[in-house]
Amino acid sequence: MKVAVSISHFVLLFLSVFQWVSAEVVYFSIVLTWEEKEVAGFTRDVILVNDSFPGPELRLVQGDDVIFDVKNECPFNVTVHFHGIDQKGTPWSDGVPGLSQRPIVSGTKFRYQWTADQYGSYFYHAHHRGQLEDGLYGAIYIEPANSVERPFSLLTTEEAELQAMIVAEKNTSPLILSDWRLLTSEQIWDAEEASGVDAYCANALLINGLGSVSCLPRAELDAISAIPNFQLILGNTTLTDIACFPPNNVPAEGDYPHDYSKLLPTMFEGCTASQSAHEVLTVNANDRYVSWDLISPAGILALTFSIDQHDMYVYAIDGRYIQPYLVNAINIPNANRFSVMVPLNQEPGDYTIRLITGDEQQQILNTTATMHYEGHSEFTGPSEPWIDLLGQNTTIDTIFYNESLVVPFPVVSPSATVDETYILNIQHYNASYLWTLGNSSFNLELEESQPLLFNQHAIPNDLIIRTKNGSWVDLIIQVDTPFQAAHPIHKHSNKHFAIGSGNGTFTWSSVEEAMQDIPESFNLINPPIKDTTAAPTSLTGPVWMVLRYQVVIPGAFLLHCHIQVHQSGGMALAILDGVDAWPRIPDAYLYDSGF
Ligand SMILES: *[C@@H]1O[C@H](CO)[C@@H](O)[C@H](O)[C@H]1NC(C)=O
Ligand SMILES: *[C@@H]1O[C@H](CO)[C@@H](O)[C@H](O)[C@H]1NC(C)=O
Ligand SMILES: *[C@@H]1O[C@H](CO)[C@@H](O)[C@H](O)[C@H]1NC(C)=O
Ligand SMILES: *[C@@H]1O[C@H](CO)[C@@H](O)[C@H](O)[C@H]1NC(C)=O
Ligand SMILES: *[C@@H]1O[C@H](CO)[C@@H](O)[C@H](O)[C@H]1NC(C)=O
Ligand SMILES: *[C@@H]1O[C@H](CO)[C@@H](O)[C@H](O)[C@H]1NC(C)=O
Ligand SMILES: *[C@@H]1O[C@H](CO)[C@@H](O)[C@H](O)[C@H]1NC(C)=O
Ligand SMILES: *[C@@H]1O[C@H](CO)[C@@H](O)[C@H](O)[C@H]1NC(C)=O
Ligand SMILES: *[C@@H]1O[C@H](CO)[C@@H](O)[C@H](O)[C@H]1NC(C)=O
Ligand SMILES: CC(=O)N[C@H]1CO[C@H](CO)[C@@H](O)[C@@H]1O
Ligand SMILES: [Cu+2]
Repeated sequence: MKVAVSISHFVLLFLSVFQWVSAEVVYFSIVLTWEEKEVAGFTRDVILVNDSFPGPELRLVQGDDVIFDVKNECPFNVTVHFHGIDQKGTPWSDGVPGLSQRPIVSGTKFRYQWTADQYGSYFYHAHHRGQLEDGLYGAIYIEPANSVERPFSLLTTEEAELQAMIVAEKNTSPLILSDWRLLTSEQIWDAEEASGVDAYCANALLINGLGSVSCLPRAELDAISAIPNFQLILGNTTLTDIACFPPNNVPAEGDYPHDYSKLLPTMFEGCTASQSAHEVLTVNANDRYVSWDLISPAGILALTFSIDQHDMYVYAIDGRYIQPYLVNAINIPNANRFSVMVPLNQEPGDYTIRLITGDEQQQILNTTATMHYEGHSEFTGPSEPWIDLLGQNTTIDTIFYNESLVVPFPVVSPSATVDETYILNIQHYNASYLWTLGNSSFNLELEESQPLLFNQHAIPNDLIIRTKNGSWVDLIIQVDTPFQAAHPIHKHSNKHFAIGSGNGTFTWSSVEEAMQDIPESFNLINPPIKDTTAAPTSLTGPVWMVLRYQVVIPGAFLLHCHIQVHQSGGMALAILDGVDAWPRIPDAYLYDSGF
């Protein structure tokens, strides 16, 4: 799907005494409206970006300066965050209410300005209350500068094939993979507050905004419920008709008061099948390769992506190259991006693209799209899947993506020692739907407070970490509550190294100490470099992971779980990076909306 985008390019030339510096300024302006729209076969209110869902793609070249104007015509406050964009020198454009700006009031405009100093696949999305789940998201692609070395020569030495990959990358397009609820984010939040329950079920999966609601027959739901992994959690209950764990009798909800009578239909049960439009992605075998940027703005579930009978070379993660890695199915945690190079080497025809949730999560959902070879079709299908509805391999040859095998390109090693270590515990906080990442819960109402960037003391101190510019920091994320889906932890601003993970409780006071006992649990040589890293799933007990980063960009940045209801429930912490070197806030942001 190609989205029509109107971007005006202006070349501004600045004359300096020594040289000409040219910087391209890209203007991108959007209008947000709150309108009824049919998604997955059901009509509900949706945040539309210039009348579309998902929003239009923002396409840039590395080095571009961006002016991103938002006009809020929704009847509520909003903000827009640029996921993975580091905001070097522009921390007031990060889009986080209570940290970097005041919310954009209904009927007003806000101007975000930042420089695309990195390359690759990113996305913009709502960052106010639960509005990510109301449809405000769109792709960002930043074409790498010519000076950035591409990793494709690791795949082939044949010049024509290499050229085909370079051209495919240049023409890369986003595939937005998401989950969808039939209720709005405020309906869900109100029902969570009234019932005390954490709302962890979706209603449909979408590919580029398209998909349908499907309802599995009761016999199949019961058969899945009887599988040992499911039994462990379900006990004497079974999956609901939306193929989700029921809210009662599930250990993940913890031992807190609940009023199930306050739940709304479709939150945990109430399945009505629909037949809605289905995404068709047309490819041309003469191109030899197609490149797609898989982007997950999903609010709830991790999503597994696979193309029948086709291989995929993952060549970048979160907008950073890796040594290309051949797989057939990728599990994508919320907010991660995987750029894949797909060889178009099968009989021309139609092949099914599958998006599923898999058996390591609380719900079984799927949707499909079609990869259609342009022109004469020899193959009439149906195509052979690599994976089934539960995410199990259907062939002996299926290769699943395994993050342990990722090698960044080029390799960059983190510092072997750190200056600061924080151990942050993930737990419920006095209710199933309220959470902590640290010592207390980031109350949703704090989004309306004065931004920390303008006043460091605007919110309680136990929700704040302060770091010194230039220092190396370890964030040790400890998940204490059992039976948790893998919490995808996102650090705003610059990327981190995912240096280690393990089962149990992190009983050491630092990584250095832990490495004396369990060196095999860490990688300080060539760890993955990302902006969002999922903790391991905690099926039977506690788990932990460590994110290491250097503070290089001063500003007030959020660390949070990218499962939207967890973030709304308080699983977030403000990191005041490089407080000793904060920039002066321009008056246009301190007192106004950036204009
Ligand atoms: C969005 O709509 C506005 C107003 O109609 C228009 O000026 C702008 O160029 C559009 N933006 C994009 C990205 O299409
Ligand atoms: C919307 O944001 C403004 C500040 O930008 C704030 O004063 C107001 O209370 C917010 N409205 C709501 C309903 O939270
Ligand atoms: C199901 O299991 C729960 C927890 O073990 C127990 O409290 C409940 O009585 C059981 N219900 C039935 C119908 O057996
Ligand atoms: C989900 O998978 C089933 C079984 O593979 C398939 O029949 C069905 O069409 C899929 N549902 C959607 C919405 O694609
Ligand atoms: C799935 O993979 C496992 C491990 O390679 C293999 O033993 C099994 O036979 C495969 N399943 C199918 C249906 O091919
Ligand atoms: C992933 O790769 C690592 C390193 O080779 C290996 O130890 C681990 O078993 C693999 N995990 C899975 C699920 O295959
Ligand atoms: C959490 O509490 C511990 C122990 O009192 C303290 O050392 C730590 O700094 C606190 N963390 C935050 C983020 O306030
Ligand atoms: C912050 O630290 C980084 C790394 O040492 C350095 O490159 C940068 O210039 C510093 N920023 C400021 C504003 O001092
Ligand atoms: C943790 O334990 C699970 C289940 O026993 C196992 O599959 C997984 O590989 C372990 N993970 C780590 C990081 O040791
Ligand atoms: C009001 C209340 O119950 N607060 C509790 C919330 O949970 C934290 C951590 O478990 C307790 O310390 C508070 O007392
Ligand atoms: Cu984010």
